[in-house]
Amino acid sequence: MIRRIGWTLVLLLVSGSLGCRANALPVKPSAAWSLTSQDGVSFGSRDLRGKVALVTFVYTHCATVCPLLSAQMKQLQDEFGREGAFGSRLVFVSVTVDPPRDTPARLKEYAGQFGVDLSGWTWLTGEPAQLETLWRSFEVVAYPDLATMDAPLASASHAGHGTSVPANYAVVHTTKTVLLDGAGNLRAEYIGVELPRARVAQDIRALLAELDGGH
Ligand SMILES: [Cu+2]
Repeated sequence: MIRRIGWTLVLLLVSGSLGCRANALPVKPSAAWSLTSQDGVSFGSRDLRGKVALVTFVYTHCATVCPLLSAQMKQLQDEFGREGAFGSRLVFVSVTVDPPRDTPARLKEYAGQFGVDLSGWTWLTGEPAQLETLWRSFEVVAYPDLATMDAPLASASHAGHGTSVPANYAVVHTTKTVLLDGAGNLRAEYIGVELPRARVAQDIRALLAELDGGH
């Protein structure tokens, strides 16, 4: 009897060690999307295929949460840059939650302030409707806080081409960062301003190993 239990344990251990560690991350397909990069060129979910992507949602006028989040992603950029994965098999994406003010030029300038390596980290803006589709697909909620606005909302909704945009307002938004695998599936999400860097790095490594293993 004891011997039989012993063999069962051995079998469990063997099968456990053979299992792919990355399979521990659930797989959730995500919808296709297309937006505009900090260079003013079209960038979409197709551009992420075959790569592990860490995607977050921020706005450049954010005085609280977003700068902290971006600074932590910068540390991950440097960590994986040293390992050679960043910019090739691993890419980062920051999606704005404030399209009226976050023009491509503004995003590029902001990324520069953070020491972002734009060869592997893309900043995205676009038409509010396109952005909303992407936010919704990752269950991110974002809206301007009217109480903080210094001009009527009407001008904000017609933002862009020469129309005035209120300069000072906050955007209420979900603080969420998501990790996508090479096929665009949602594999992990991290809620809150404190990015659990060790866990994110571990999850990224698991998905990079999946890319290498071809499954
Ligand atoms: Cu923010």
